[in-house]
Amino acid sequence: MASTDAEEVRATAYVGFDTITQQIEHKLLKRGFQFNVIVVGQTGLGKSTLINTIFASHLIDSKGRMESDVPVRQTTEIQAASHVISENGVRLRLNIVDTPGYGDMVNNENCWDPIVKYIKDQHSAYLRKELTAVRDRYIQDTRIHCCLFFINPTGHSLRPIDIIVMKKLSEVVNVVPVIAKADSLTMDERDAFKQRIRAELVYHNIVLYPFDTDENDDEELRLNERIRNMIPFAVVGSERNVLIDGKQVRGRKNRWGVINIEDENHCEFVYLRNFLTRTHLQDLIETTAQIHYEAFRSKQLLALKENAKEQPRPSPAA
Ligand SMILES: Nc1nc2c(ncn2[C@@H]2O[C@H](COP(=O)(O)OP(=O)(O)OP(=O)(O)O)[C@@H](O)[C@H]2O)c(=O)[nH]1
Ligand SMILES: [Mg+2]
Repeated sequence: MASTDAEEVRATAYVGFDTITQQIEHKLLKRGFQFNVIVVGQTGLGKSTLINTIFASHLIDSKGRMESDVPVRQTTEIQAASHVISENGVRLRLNIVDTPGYGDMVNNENCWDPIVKYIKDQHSAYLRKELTAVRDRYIQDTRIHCCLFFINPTGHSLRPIDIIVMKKLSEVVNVVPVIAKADSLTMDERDAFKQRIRAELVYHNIVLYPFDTDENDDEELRLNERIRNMIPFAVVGSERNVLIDGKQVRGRKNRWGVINIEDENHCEFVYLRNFLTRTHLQDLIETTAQIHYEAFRSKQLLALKENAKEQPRPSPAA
């Protein structure tokens, strides 16, 4: 009988397909991973600084100056910086796209257009490469996996322009909001501000990452819920070290004292970093491909089909 035969095989011969996980791991390690992040928000909120803080090396020019005679640098155009970082044999190619602050003009109409266009352009480039007859073995992936959206730490409410931009962005990319320069708010102010922002997002019907899917197990669902209750992360960035209890730590000095940005009691920088690198890196990549890119792809292909239908067919004689 078939079932007995199957048991026999299991009992006597080790086939070895359980090594498939190691085989996959080997291939993946050889290829490395690609993670693309974009930072968006009003000018001077510390976008360039935070990126440098998260990935611990000087990746992007920020206004933070090491010496007083170094000129202040403002981000003036959308610029991508690529870096390869390595940890225990795992190579991560990191693409960071810094954007100039927006929303400072008298007329802010459509100020989000260049950013949304940039994100869509990456989808479009990927689709073009996918559709060519001879495809590259690995398509260079520049699709944006995560958009860190910087919120001004006013302690009041979101600016109308931020609501519009977050809504536009959330339609094309995984948006992760952060309260910038959280050191300018007290802990109570931060908590109240966070709750206020979450309520505003619900009110304006802005659904942000992480999204629950049928594939999520209980643990993943719990983790997503925890993240949703923490968002927006109240963060502080710094490119300098300060001395705390005789130890050099990444931090900032302000009127109230010294902030150790790695200390969870001071700010949520560590939670954001864990979320980006330890718990949701793979899911951000997957969600980009399965939800955002997929939506773009099907819309483009449907439009192509419609266009083809409308084109007059060439006559047989032509
Ligand atoms: N208090 C405080 N200051 C910060 C923080 N992060 C950055 N800064 C300072 O804010 C200034 C602007 O920082 P950047 O990182 O250049 O800001 P940006 O958002 O990239 O600015 P644009 O490129 O003009 O859009 C610098 O002087 C930083 O040192 C923070 O968390 N707290
Ligand atoms: Mg900048």
